[in-house]
Amino acid sequence: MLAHLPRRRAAAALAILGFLVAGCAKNAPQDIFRPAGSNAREIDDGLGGQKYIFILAGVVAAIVIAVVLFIIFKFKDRGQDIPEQTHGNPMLEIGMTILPAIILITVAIPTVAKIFNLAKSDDAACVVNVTGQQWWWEYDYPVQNCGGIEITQPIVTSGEMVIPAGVNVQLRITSRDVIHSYWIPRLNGKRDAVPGSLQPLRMQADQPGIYTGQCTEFCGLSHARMRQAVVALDSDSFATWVANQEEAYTSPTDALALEGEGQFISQCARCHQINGLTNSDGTPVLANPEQNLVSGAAPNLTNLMTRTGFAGFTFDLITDACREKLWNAPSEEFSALYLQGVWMDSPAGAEYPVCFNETALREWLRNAPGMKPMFVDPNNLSSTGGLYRGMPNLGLTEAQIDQLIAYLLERK
Ligand code: HEC
Ligand SMILES: [Cu+2]
Repeated sequence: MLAHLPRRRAAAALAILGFLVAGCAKNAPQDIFRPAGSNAREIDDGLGGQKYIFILAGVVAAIVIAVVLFIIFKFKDRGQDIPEQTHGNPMLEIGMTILPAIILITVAIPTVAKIFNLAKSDDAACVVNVTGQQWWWEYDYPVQNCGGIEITQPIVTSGEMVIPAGVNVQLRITSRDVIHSYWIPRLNGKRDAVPGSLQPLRMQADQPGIYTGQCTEFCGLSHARMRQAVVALDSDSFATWVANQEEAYTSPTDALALEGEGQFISQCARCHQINGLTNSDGTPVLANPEQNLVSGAAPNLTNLMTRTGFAGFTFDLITDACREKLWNAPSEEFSALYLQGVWMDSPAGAEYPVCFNETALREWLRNAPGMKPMFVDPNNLSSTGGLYRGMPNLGLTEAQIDQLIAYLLERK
């Protein structure tokens, strides 16, 4: 037992060093000390901010540790006589009650003021409904004027929430199944997503860019694969994004993609909606996730290719190199790159998008539960009354996958 001690100490020292080094990492997209919007700055800065409290707590900790160390060494048992016994010291006791009270008051007053500031949400110029699902986030935009841009049809998307930069956006957060928690560390604090309750949270990003986070309330098997992103675009690009989302559906002209449309209707449309898709007789194809899934919901796949990630923003729709480029782009270049998405870097008139991460999407269509565990026993549906949890393995052939990919690519 004792022989292991030095090795354990070395391991502990290494772990601490690891944490310290990790804390210094430049590429930390979820760094609470690099606020990128007014709400996160409110949390970070000024009296009552996290830096203020860390410093205050740090000073108290340093004093306490110093006094404890002093006493440990100074009064170490060296066989000396027992010191003279005393019974109470009113001055010391009163002092040591008042001092911590003063410290707590200097923390409490500014903190409470900040909490009230952060809770304000009537100053928002746009509203997005955010719904936690097992295990992805759904965003829907009601018809409204969003920061000066008219949204004329409801927009439903997943994974990435696109907002105009510089605008206060009110999120109305809820959940369909279990409790999740929404957190974009560089933009604001956390807000739990609770079924049956609407929790408001204000989001604002100063500059165009992508701000990521992950679900912070343990919510089941794939909790670790439930990520989220807020994408802030400049106003013109946001207007383009809205126009792209609202563009009317047209069936593909390409033969392979047209086969894909048929595949989609027969294999996917029972769970996934694509707005505007119709059967050959002109009737709308309506998804029916309530009849197929325990959660009663699957991501809306209209304009899937305008996103850069999928399945809880866990996998990339764009290649690693393109993601690096997008995520590190200067804010004045970010919006245009984001709108290009999978088509980033592709020469004009190209047939196939250079940045498309086909490997990941193929893998997903081949065997989704193999990439993201969604049910402990995916083949046993007796406990769920025949309903799936998450996207099942549909046993598609490679030829069917080719058609589906061609179809999804043709739809923005
Ligand atoms: C039984 C219902 C069901 C069927 C059928 C189904 N899916 Fe899914 N699919 C889901 C669910 C649920 C998710 C969300 C999984 C997650 O992220 O945890 C999903 C996720 C996806 C995603 C990721 C979307 C995003 O924005 O995150 C894609 C792409 C997708 N499915 C494509 C397809 C295609 C193509 C088909 C037809 C071949 C299909 N799905 C059939 C239920 C289904
Ligand atoms: Cu969650």
